[in-house]
Amino acid sequence: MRSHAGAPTGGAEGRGHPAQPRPSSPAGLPDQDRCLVMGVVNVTPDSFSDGGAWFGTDAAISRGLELAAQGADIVDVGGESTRPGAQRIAADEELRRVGPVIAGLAQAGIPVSVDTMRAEVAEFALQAGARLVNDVSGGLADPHMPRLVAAAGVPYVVMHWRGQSHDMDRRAVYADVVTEVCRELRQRVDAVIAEGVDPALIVLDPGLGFAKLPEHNWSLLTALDRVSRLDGAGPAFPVLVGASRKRFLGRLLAAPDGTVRPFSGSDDATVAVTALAAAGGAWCARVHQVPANADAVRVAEAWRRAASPGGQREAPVPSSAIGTPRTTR
Ligand code: PMM
Repeated sequence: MRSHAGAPTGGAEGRGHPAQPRPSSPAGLPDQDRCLVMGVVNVTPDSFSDGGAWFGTDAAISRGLELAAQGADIVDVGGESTRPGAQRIAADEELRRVGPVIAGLAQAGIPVSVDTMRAEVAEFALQAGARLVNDVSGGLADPHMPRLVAAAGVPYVVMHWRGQSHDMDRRAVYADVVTEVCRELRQRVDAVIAEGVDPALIVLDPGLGFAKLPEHNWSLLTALDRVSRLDGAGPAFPVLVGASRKRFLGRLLAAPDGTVRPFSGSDDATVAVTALAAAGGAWCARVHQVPANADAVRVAEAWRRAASPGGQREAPVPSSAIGTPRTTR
């Protein structure tokens, strides 16, 4: 049974706010009675946080296997850095980086997603065994992407994005970040559905750190239910949250002299965000270090169940939502 924003969903009167039901996973992905954990393998020399650490096929495959063994439900493999200011690399270089890593992990039976903005790379990755396309541009960077995903019939992460990394910081201007991100995401969802993507296979992502200042990230994290429903009263989409090791955490944890905490020093803060996001209904947390985050999602689920006895799941957005004028919700 679907619920609607504002309608109580659990019999938890007197126990604080009942948790909104968390949408189940799109077909083809693991489904658990808790927020999922996506472990990150950046096969890049220069990512936000772990650039260079797993740059090389063997190191990257070993890392992916390790993340899965530590409890990652999905392993996300990317070959192009999207850190602020990053310049793009050629498609063939991106393919060269991710192809063998995805094939190696998929052959080991691990659910793999490909983190790419290019249809050409996504297509190759799907042939190599990837099950999910994680497109930080939500289909804006490569107009062929939505149709490719639609034809493949795989789950698709549509992230909020306002432009390439080299100048995204100057686009971090919002009067009301949650309202605007929901509106812009809704436009992307409508666009990819119009290209044939099954609504039941869409995952939303508020795009933390992508054209966002710290205060924008915090506002979005506290409004995951609005993001999930695109600020309307319609069915909830699963929401992926990527806070791990991002600059806003390093800034929050800055030393008294203002020195920003280095990326690897924000893993504990990442775990805290994972717990809060999972308790707030996130479907999946994308993280660089798995073990403590795998614990955090279990803590959050216990928290949610205590707030909503009986717990509830929400079925995926029905395919029949195609043609539903989401813009009027
Ligand atoms: N962030 C990064 C890369 N890919 N994908 C999704 N869906 N959401 C994110 O927030 C996201 C992403 C950048 O982080 P990294 O380069 O440190 O992994």
